[in-house]
Amino acid sequence: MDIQTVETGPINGQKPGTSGLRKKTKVFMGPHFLENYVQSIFDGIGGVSGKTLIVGGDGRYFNERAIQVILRMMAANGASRAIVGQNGLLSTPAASNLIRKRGTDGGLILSASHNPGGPDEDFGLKYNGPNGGPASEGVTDKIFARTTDITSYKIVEGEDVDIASTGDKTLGDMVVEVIDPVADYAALMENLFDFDAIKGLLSSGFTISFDAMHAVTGPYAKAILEHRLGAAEGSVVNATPSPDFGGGHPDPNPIWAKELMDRMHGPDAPDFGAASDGDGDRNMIVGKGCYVTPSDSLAVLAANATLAPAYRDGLKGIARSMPTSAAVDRVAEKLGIDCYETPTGWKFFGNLLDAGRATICGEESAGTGSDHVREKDGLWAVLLWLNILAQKRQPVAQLIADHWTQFGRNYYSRHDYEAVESDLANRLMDDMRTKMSDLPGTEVAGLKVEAADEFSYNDPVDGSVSKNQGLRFYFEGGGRVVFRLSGTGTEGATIRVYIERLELDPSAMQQDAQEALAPIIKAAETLSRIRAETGRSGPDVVT
Ligand code: G16
Repeated sequence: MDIQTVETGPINGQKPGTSGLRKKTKVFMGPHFLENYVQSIFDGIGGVSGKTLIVGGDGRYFNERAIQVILRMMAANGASRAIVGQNGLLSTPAASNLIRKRGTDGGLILSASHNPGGPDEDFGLKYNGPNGGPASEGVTDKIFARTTDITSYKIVEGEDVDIASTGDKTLGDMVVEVIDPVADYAALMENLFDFDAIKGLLSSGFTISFDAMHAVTGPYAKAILEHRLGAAEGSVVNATPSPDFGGGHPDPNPIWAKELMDRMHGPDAPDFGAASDGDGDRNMIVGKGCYVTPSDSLAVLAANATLAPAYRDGLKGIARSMPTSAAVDRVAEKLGIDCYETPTGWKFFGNLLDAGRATICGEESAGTGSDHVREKDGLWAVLLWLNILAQKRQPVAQLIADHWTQFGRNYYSRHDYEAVESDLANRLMDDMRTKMSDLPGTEVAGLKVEAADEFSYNDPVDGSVSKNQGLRFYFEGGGRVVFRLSGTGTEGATIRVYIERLELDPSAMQQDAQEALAPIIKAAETLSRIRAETGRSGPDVVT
């Protein structure tokens, strides 16, 4: 085996964000960029000598080339085995499952999630640890530290490994085991849910439409929904993963999954619609004429989870990211279980799940999951919904209306201002930070401020503290607005504004969310001056 030690030097901009390192594909393809980062991961986790790692990605442009580089670097660094999805494909939850099931030392997942793919779009890479979850902040800090003082990386020269066919291959002294990316994951889902009940629902005339958005979930959804559960052929659309996701954004929200939204609001709408993102960890749920917000979906799933076999004995606790609506908090209260509020980023749920303190977790950014893996899981959410509907035999809209009547409705919306110049975005956040302590007791655009703070998280399991996790303003009457900068963008800064208000009057629960939130939206602009300072008339994306 011809191991080469290639001299290199630190490259700026290799600090991982909310979920690994995401950059323009061309940046990742630049000289030494990928190699530096991969070597930094290996060094940051204490080397990979004798270790086994799962390797796979969402199939976006550069996926297979990057995997060949990673395999050669693993071999050069002494890894004993790489377990790779056929054709380089593995959804993020499937990779998390394999790490756990095979007891590996972790895995490398190649994805920029819901960001578009292609030579001029985005690419990403993250390391997940032996528990199957995204690396903790402590580990990512070590990886980043290495990127700043790296001097060389190791790689073997040689032919590409054939990852198009399953089976064991060798690369130097390392075994490359190429596996079917779907089989283990499908078996896990069958264990968690009542497949017979869902089959019964689907054979009773209940119709579904699942939009895989030309991304990695296509083969998983086809195998599970159509082949195992008997949904009609064609229920899964855009099912073939493509390197540029058919030219679209594989982001399951009403804007980017408009095709599905139109179908679900059309005259022949199926009973249930869903979509997933680039790497299969996000989900969107839509009923006939009824979009379900991620925060409401989390609350409904938590309230009804015991209808699925895996959760029959009840939930140990629930966790949500801080900007996610408090809808699920009242479910936890009713169930008499703890509800944890964590910073944005699935990695923060890991300790709670590992410690058995939470069973179900969720985020406003279209992510829900449970302790079955250590990632959010798009198809899992879809199957839990179907399992619940199979028992309840109610239209989605009715289920949601009943839920609101029982628990109240949290009107909720997120406004994103994308590609804002970074210095300006930081200044706007600093301005709010400076004035926030004087605000309680005063009025902003006619709303009385009750409290204002910057969210800081004390992990109850390992005691670590994560500061600067979002600016929060609470108004009299149950309203809240949160501001934070996204950690997943690749261009300038994205300012996220999360707006929420609790409504307990059943006769006022059917308003349009933007109208119901209008006074808080106005107060948010008065507080932040985003529109005034950026010269924009409104957000780029409203979810
Ligand atoms: C990632 C993280 C999520 C987070 C989301 C948005 O999701 O795993 O925990 O909520 O990014 O983060 P931000 O607001 O910082 O952009 P994904 O699906 O992109 O991996």
